[in-house]
Amino acid sequence: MKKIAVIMGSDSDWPIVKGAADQLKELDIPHTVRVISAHRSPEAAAEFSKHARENGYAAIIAAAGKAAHLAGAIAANTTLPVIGIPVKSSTLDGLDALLATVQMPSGMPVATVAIDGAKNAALLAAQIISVCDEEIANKLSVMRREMTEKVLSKDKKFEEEFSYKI
Ligand code: RP5
Repeated sequence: MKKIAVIMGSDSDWPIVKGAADQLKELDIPHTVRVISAHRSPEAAAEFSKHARENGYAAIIAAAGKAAHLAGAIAANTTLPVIGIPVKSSTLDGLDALLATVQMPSGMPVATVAIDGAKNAALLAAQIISVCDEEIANKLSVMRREMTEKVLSKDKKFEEEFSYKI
């Protein structure tokens, strides 16, 4: 099976990024976790992304905070799908990272999830893998069904307990 790369700009991003790794593990999707910074280790960022496809990756998740150029810098050197997680690690509450990650120039896409949206980044990566992997596609369908069932049962509970009829 193809792997997913999970890259973060600093180890201080790990408490958030761990959510992506945990979700990938739950789906049994092989992944590599790296600390690579667009600013502090730019050569490593270029090296990793240039060779990511031949190294068996299907997609790259890149998480960074503040002036979050990591996902864009990774995207600059690969045509693999890049998923950006803007991390809330600054006094600007992650809005800085969101804008830096999402506002890519035309021709260089980064699929940006919500601020600290690590779980969705992993699910999107899984959905990319699921295009050619029926087992992952089935696991994602089961997850969706379970999610729907939970909401339906909460709906039933609230309707029964809190509706007021005259
Ligand atoms: C970004 O700067 C990192 O992704 C992190 O979110 C933020 C702070 O990094 P540290 O100073 O904690 O290493 O590049």
